[in-house]
Amino acid sequence: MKDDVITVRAACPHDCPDTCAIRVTVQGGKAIKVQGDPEHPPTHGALCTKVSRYPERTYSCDRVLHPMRRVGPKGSAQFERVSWDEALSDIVLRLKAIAARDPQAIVPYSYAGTMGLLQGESMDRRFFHRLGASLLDRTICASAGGEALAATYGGKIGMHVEHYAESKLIVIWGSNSIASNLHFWTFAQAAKRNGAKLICIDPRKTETADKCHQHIGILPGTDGALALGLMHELIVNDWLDHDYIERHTEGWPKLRERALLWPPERVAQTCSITADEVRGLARDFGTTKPAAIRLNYGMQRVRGGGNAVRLVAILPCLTGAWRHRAGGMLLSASGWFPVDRLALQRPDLMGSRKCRTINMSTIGDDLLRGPSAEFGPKIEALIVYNSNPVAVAPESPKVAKGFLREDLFTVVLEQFMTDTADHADYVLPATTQLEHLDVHISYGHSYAMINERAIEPLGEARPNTAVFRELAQRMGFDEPCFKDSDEAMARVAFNKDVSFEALRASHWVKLPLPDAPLAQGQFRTPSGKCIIDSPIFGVPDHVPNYESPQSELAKRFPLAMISPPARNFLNSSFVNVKSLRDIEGEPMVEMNEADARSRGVANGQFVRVFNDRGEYVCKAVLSARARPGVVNGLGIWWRKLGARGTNVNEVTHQRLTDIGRAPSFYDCLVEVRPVGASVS
Ligand SMILES: Nc1nc2c(c(=O)[nH]1)N[C@H]1C(S)=C(S)[C@@H](COP(=O)(O)OP(=O)(O)OC[C@H]3O[C@@H](n4cnc5c(=O)[nH]c(N)nc54)[C@H](O)[C@@H]3O)O[C@H]1N2
Ligand SMILES: Nc1nc2c(c(=O)[nH]1)N[C@H]1C(S)=C(S)[C@@H](COP(=O)(O)OP(=O)(O)OC[C@H]3O[C@@H](n4cnc5c(=O)[nH]c(N)nc54)[C@H](O)[C@@H]3O)O[C@H]1N2
Ligand SMILES: [Mo]
Repeated sequence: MKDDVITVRAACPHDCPDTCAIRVTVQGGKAIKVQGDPEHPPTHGALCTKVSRYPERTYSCDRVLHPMRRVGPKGSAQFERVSWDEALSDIVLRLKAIAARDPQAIVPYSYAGTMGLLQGESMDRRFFHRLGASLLDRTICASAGGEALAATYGGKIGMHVEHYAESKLIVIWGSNSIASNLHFWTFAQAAKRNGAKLICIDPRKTETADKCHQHIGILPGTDGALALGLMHELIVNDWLDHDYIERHTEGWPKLRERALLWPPERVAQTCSITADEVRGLARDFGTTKPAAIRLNYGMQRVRGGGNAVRLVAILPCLTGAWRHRAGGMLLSASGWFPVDRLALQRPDLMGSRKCRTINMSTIGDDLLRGPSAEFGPKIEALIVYNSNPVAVAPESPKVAKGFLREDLFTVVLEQFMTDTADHADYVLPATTQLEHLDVHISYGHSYAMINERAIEPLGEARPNTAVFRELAQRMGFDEPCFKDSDEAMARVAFNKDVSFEALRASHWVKLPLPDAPLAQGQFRTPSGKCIIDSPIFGVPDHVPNYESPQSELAKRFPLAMISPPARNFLNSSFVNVKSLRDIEGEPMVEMNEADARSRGVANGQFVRVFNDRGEYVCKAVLSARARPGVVNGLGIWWRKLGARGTNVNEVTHQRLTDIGRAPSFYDCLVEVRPVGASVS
């Protein structure tokens, strides 16, 4: 019946630790409501403000609904409508010509616009592997912390999020949980009601810090020093669990020596806090049981991000916090999931070819490079999906310049006309999560999920899988795997413990893990122990920022800038949803009153935020959320919606972290000055 109302079980696809279970109400083929699933323990019936607007985003009149070909100059956003057949035939001609010279001149560019295993890392990867295209090192978000965790614990493993409700101390470290990890916050609040103490470590006084008992406002990039200072206090006060250290860690004596060089006074100076704050935090962490840390990726977007994550990850091993299910740490839990990436992505299709790797975080430099023995061929074609690099990649003046190259062939699979889509030769309309099948893991809970298709694709939109399946066929790739349906791929996505039938029947499957998974050690390392002295990285240390307030550069650019997420956007997604943009207001930078006054900046005034790389024009908001010496440029606006077509990445740089080859977005010195009245 046309007006039948049905409920379809979906999963939120966005790049967020929460991966919520969603119930979609569909009436007469149209999605009319999305709701958090009350039965899914982490979701608890609640969605964030952004995703509760998912139907508004899906049915937005700005959706890209048919293929388009560029007609104006590069970057001018002038397109004409073409058929799928015209678009795909031309794309295949262009790719074949480039591949005949060297397929590595073709580069895929994708990240986590959807975290789905099918729409994010299946048929697309098969296609590029078979083609022999460049590989992409997907470093833009989490690889410093992820590889640091792997070096320490042997994988991205951690606590079950639900058990934070029973903790007596929660240290929220480099995370604005209310904004970006809301469903963890529900458990932290339950703990608070049961008498737990909550401490937030963040240069910005966030809305999460407001709700904690204590806020420790360190300088960006000094977390490693703080962790060493905590170890110092754990040692001198003997708050160590010697038995856990002995049985389940390797290399402590060397780190112990190093930590003894970091008394609270030294730490206080490096972090720009008081020695009593260091001592108090150490006492709380050393003497409260169970004590848990919620670390998030915010603190690893600096030069020493990898070392800092290793140091923080070692802390709960020193106190034996892991013995209790409500103790330990969570950065990411995605390593618990038994995903069969070989089956999904088929790297064997590369055969004996050694394809070069492009780091997505240096795409600005790499697009501007000529051919060389070291680099390989010049990049001639980019195929972008699930990402908006012109807005989100560091040092965007260079990224935009690269995308403007007339000799670059760019295809963008998108739902909306983003800054990146504006620079395409072809834009191909992509389905949203309501319009395709997918299966999901999470990096913040331990449930595998399914996303059933709720509605027919709008307009001529197609899932990423369908586009790459057809491209493969038109390129003449005749391996049977290019005929696999989405359901066939979903069936091989997990290799044990999670069956497709179970997902389909019950919507999610909880991973069969012990409650306190590291209580008896059992780290995922070869020895089963927590590795403190790593054969690759040695003993972790505090690594100062590239652009630290103590450096020479600070004489010209004395303010440290961080650019954490705005609450109502998800990276650059949702910036185009008007009701959410209205809540966020305008692109802005938060400044401490003293820093503003000494520069003659008034509240609400337009300012230039600049350094040698570029200049970002936005409004100044005078706020106690910014500590002295640090400004907060909340992200990530679309460039075309900002004053003078800029966003915060105008001033960030492309230098990489100590571990994991990731960008150091929050390791960035700037100066701020008022601009005259007229800004356009
Ligand atoms: N609403 C919303 N939710 C999101 C996102 C979003 O854009 N919007 N992004 C999603 C993505 S992609 C990710 S990766 C995750 C996690 O994304 P993260 O980038 O970890 O974001 P937050 O959890 O908000 O944590 C960032 C916090 O770290 C702080 N910070 C910055 N520099 C430092 C530092 O040097 N040390 C310390 N201790 N803190 C620092 C910032 O001020 C901020 O409050 O969140 C996801 N969830
Ligand atoms: N200055 C600064 N820069 C940052 C950060 C920061 O904190 N500060 N954060 C960094 C982090 S943590 C991350 S993760 C990156 C995020 O960078 P990206 O992964 O590029 O994330 P988004 O900006 O959300 O862009 C995702 C795009 O994918 C599209 N999309 C969604 N679903 C689909 C689909 O099914 N098919 C197709 N074809 N497209 C789809 C959306 O419409 C959206 O335009 O940004 C990084 N950049
Ligand atoms: Mo991210």
